[in-house]
Amino acid sequence: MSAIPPRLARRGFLAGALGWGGGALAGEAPLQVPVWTREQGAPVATPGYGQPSPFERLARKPRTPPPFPGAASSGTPLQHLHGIVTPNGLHFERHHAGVPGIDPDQHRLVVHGLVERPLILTMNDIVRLPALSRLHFLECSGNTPAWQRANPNWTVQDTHGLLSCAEWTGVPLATLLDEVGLRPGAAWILAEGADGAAMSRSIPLAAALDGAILAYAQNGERLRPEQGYPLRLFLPGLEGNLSIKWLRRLKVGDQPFQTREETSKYTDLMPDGTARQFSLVMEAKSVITSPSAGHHLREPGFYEIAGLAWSGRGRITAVDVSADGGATWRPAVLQEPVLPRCLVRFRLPWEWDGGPALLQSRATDETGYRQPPRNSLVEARGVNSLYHYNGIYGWQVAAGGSVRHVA
Ligand SMILES: Nc1nc2c(c(=O)[nH]1)N[C@H]1C(S)=C(S)[C@@H](COP(=O)(O)O)O[C@H]1N2
Ligand SMILES: [Mo]
Repeated sequence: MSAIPPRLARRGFLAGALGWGGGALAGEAPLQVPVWTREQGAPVATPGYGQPSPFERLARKPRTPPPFPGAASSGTPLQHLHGIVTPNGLHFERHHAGVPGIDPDQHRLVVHGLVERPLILTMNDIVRLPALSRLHFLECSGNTPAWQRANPNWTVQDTHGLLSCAEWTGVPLATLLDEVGLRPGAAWILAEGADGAAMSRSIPLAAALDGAILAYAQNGERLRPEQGYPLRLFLPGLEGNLSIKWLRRLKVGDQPFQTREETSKYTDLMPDGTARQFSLVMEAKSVITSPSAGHHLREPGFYEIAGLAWSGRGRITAVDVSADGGATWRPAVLQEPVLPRCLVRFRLPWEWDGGPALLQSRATDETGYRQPPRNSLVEARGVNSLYHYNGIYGWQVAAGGSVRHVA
């Protein structure tokens, strides 16, 4: 007797659904299943910090071989995740000089410059201040390296994995600035990290007052070391580089500080040879996470197309999905909650007829801005920009059901 409810079986939902998604991605090493020793049904509570089932093997993936020790990044496995929240152990990482091991009792945050009352704060001081929690995405502006090079073996982890989403808890930066008192002329804030790179960026005052958080917790627990333990700056909607980890210093000034990361790096070279500086907002973007490269559709029938959309300017208002390379588009369902400057999960039922299909998504945000096709991005910005690629992206489904990256 079939366990599949007749209505779903008739429509072929489950027949199709059984054929993909859970399987191993092509090219990945076979799963080493550790011996599962816990006695079935034994009345024993899990000791210590719980771990995923040994049958799951989610992992971050290093991006490119690091150019020198400590400088590295690793991507979130978006093709295997559900909903909008990134588990803390899978939050993407970008380090310019490794992960410092900081004792929170020794850590200090210095606030000085154009302020009435300069301060040195301990973590205890910071945690005592009124706090808030917000769900926001974090995206490296170097995510999606699609300006010039494309590798046919890329998965969404390679193309969009420098993107994660968490509930960040901490003190509004506005509260701290109110506490120290801004002096006349205050317009920019230098944020500096305590890592080997002493990563430093200038934050416009308006951005510092627009939801910025001195974050000490992530998805309910203290920050992970690789996310900036014990304290990071979190700037909703802006390029990840501004969210300085291991934050040790804030200096208020009347103009940008012109640090290395906002002059020789994190500027966008335009076709006319000039460079765009302080392009801080992450514009609306979306990507289909399933089916996506590496998945395999085993038989024609029902599939749910699902993906993520986000905008640094506010809420996502629509995501359209095409299965024919952009000839026709259908509106996807946006799953609640649809929060500003946060990942949104979109879904659309799809009947695969077994033939070739090019799956694409395009997001629109509340400003009316719509994610552009690659050619209009390239027309406006040339191909020498390294950062801020937010073009429409596609996955090619072949007649046999394999799904690949398309350049
Ligand atoms: N101190 C410090 N802060 C940093 C960095 C760093 O290397 N050092 N990397 C930046 C970059 S480029 C990005 S994209 C984000 C990445 O944050 P995550 O590693 O928590 O994902 O942190 C930013 N803050
Ligand atoms: Mo970044």
